[in-house]
Amino acid sequence: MRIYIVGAGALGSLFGGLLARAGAHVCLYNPSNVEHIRVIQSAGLAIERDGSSLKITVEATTTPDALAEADLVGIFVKAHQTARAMEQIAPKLNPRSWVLSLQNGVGMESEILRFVSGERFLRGVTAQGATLVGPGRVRWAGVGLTRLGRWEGPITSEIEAILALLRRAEIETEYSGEIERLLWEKIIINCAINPLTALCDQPNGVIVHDAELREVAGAVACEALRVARAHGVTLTDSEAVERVETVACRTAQNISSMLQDVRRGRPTEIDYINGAVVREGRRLQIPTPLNLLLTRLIAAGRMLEHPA
Ligand code: KPL
Repeated sequence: MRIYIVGAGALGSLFGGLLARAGAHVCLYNPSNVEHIRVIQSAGLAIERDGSSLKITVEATTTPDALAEADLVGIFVKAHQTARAMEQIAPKLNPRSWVLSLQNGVGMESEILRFVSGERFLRGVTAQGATLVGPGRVRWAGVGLTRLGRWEGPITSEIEAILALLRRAEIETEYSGEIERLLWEKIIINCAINPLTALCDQPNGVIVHDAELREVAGAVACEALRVARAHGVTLTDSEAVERVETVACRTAQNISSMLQDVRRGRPTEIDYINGAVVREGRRLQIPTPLNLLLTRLIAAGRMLEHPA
């Protein structure tokens, strides 16, 4: 299977690298992190886990030349970069390719669906934790379940083959017919972990190891759950809190994607995560003051000073 990863940052490189190791023909595309791509081209991709490093030979590029040959295109850019990335790749996109987004948050799907039919679109979530530690180097800092579904239509044998490949690549994956529920279950986790780790400049484990933050994270998750229930989520408060804590434990050493963005001085996905909860809460007349506060603090850059 030919796979094209659009936005080969931490998670995109991890998925692409693992799929290449499992035998797929993978190309990692990233037009903005040229150094990362150059190192992969010359020395391969290093996936570091528990003190050991796995070297993977995988194709990498800064131009989307071979995109049309892809059976599967993985969209791994940040939520707010989706529109621009889709415009860049659209002229080369093959209508027969499957397009998979495992991006955080909700709301960027419409940007993908401007160029991709709902029948070829796979949307999902992942609890895998990955940190880009240097050019060509990704730390696999937490293992978690990946779930995905087809935007329109039933599961097909081609989708079964994609699922089988992901599983062969050591990426535990489940199929689900309820994408909206998946997305909102994941939003609850990201709402609690991402802004708090970003504000406190700490890896994910702080959410469970610091008793006060644990309490705040629980309250943020329960608030988001009120909104998520309107999108098919049926968890109880304690189940939602437990999910947040389980992901924080399993990815304890990981630097959340939001903290990675903050440390690099880049825009965050806050508007697609806590901001989405606030917007939906307003529409549904459900108060979301904690999520609003976190959205405002992150948007205003009210975190500790970080070296550039
Ligand atoms: O999705 C993540 C992220 O960092 O964005 C988790 C699963 C919380 C891993 O860090």
